[in-house]
Amino acid sequence: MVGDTVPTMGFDKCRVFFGHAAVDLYDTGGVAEMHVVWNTLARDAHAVIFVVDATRLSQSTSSLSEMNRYLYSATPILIFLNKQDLPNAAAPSHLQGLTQRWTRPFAVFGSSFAASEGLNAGLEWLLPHL
Ligand SMILES: Nc1nc2c(ncn2[C@@H]2O[C@H](COP(=O)(O)OP(=O)(O)OP(=O)(O)O)[C@@H](O)[C@H]2O)c(=O)[nH]1
Ligand SMILES: [Mg+2]
Repeated sequence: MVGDTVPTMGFDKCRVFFGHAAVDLYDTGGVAEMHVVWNTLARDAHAVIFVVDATRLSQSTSSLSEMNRYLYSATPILIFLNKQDLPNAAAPSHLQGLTQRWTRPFAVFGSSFAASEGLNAGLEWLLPHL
């Protein structure tokens, strides 16, 4: 399974419905070349959903700090520590040091998108913040 995908370059847009709420999602890539896109997309966003590969946490923490710096102080960030189905996945508590001084609304959820776990809990946290 791993290795059959390419990094997202540019961005994809779609509209999804949660109950009565219509939410426009912009999916952009995590590689360094895409960070300039974050700067423009994320600053206009009502919220950011940041998906971290929990088996490669050290590569993501500086990107997460960078995203935190781009955003307005009230913009909520929902963080998924994804790939919890893998044995070496870091638990949400591993991000406490990084986020302890954040004043914006944020939450960290473990997830496994491969096993369809954690997504709903995270989105239920986020919706009241939109
Ligand atoms: N084991 C496991 N693999 C996953 C999970 N979610 C995604 N993957 C795999 O991780 C790889 C990368 O997935 P992508 O969806 O391309 O990740 P992305 O965050 O969009 O990556 P960028 O666009 O480069 O930022 C693929 O091989 C997926 O199948 C998960 O929960 N568990
Ligand atoms: Mg992608």
